[in-house]
Amino acid sequence: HDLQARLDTAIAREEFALRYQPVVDIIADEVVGFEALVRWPHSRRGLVPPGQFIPLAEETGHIMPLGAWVLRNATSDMARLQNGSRWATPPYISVNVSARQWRDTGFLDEVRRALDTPGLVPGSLQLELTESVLMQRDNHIDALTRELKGLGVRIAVDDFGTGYSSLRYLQEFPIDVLKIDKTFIDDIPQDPRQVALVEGIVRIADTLGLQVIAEGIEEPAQRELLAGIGCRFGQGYLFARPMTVEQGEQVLRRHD
Ligand code: G
Ligand code: G
Ligand code: MN
Ligand code: NA
Repeated sequence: HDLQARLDTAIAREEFALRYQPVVDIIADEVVGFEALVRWPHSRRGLVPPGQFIPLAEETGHIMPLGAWVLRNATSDMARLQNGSRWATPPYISVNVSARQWRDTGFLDEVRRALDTPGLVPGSLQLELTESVLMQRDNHIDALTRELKGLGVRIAVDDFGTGYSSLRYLQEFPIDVLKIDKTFIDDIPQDPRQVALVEGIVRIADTLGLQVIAEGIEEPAQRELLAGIGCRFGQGYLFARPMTVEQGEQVLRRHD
């Protein structure tokens, strides 16, 4: 339909934009990375939220060129940010990958090309996948993951806890990071059951040697509780909204 036709031209004309949301070390109060979030600003329909056009792009296959565009641009933006900062540990870039992209045979080459971006710090690319995507394993996916690990790419589970999945993949799949979904964070610290769940997730992550990022932190009380239970990393409006790469540079300079 109409939106689909517009998506066609938007991809051809690269009408998309990227915003970057800082990931923060909530104990040291430092920016450690950025999550790339795609926007479609010039649509005649106004600002179409990614929650709408990403699922459509998945259905139509547009997600392949769009995802490649995101990967290219996010890594070149990050190379610039990393070179501007004098940090001991330069910020990493985290890119959302959807199911179809993950299974696409061209994906590995796109990642390789992205990693070849001049100035990009080795080991600073993270890919975010949902539980349902990580659950679907076969020889191709296992080979792909081995290659990605060999290239120093980190793998994060996005929206952790919301998918229909078993926990077995945590043991069998080379995951580096768990991103605790915002719905678990919303009702802490006042709901003791939610607190217990988040605490449990942090414990599991610690035991398995995984990093944890709490998503959607909006209140200081949430941050305090998370810091108290040893959840070291967070993301949310309390710290920063998704921003332009120029604003990201400012944020890094302030912390530098
Ligand atoms: O930024 P916002 O909260 O509106 O994002 C909504 C959804 O779109 C989130 O689930 C997010 O993971 C997804 N999303 C944002 N950018 C990308 C992207 O570049 N690729 C994919 N596959 N999903 C994205
Ligand atoms: O599915 P994914 O986790 O990638 O989606 C992240 C989305 O959550 C982004 O679109 C981002 O804009 C949004 N987001 C990030 N921090 C907050 C927050 O503190 N509150 C709310 N409501 N949304 C947030
Ligand atoms: Mn994400
Ligand atoms: Na997320």
